Amino acid sequence: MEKSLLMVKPDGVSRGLIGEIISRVEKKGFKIAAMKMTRINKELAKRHYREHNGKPFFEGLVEYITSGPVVMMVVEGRDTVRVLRSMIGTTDPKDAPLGTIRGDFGLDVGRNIVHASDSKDSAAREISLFFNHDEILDYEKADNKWVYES
Ligand code: D4T
Repeated sequence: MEKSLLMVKPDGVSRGLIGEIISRVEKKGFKIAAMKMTRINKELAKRHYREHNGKPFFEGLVEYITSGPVVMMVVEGRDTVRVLRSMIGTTDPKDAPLGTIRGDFGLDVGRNIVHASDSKDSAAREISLFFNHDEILDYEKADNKWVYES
């Protein structure tokens, strides 16, 4: 099964959306293999968003993501990277379709509530950035036989 990193950003935490977001992930059928609330420091934020270093929004992005606690999850299931990206919606919540997390709850690209890894390579990199190996739990979900045909 494929793993991806999902983060409820500081605005999502402050707006009381943690439960809503976890609930959507669970109802979809995914397994949560790891979860923690933490506050990202500047150095880690810069490593996480290294591809945007030098862009005009970079400093604001680092300020925002380090401004309060976040909830990090390792989510596991079939095609997890692709499906989670479609569940969160496009980067700018104004353009994200209704029914997606960003489309339902956001209005500003600088306050877009959640992050999900955008490729399998990013997922592996981001998971190892935020989780130790022993924090990722291996267990069987009871509903797997009803979520997957085979
Ligand atoms: P993240 O990485 O936060 O899940 O967002 P996306 O994967 O959907 O989008 P991204 O990497 O292109 O952007 C990272 C982050 O930067 C913010 N941002 C982006 C911003 O504040 N202004 C901008 O013009 C852009 C393009 C929002 C998400």
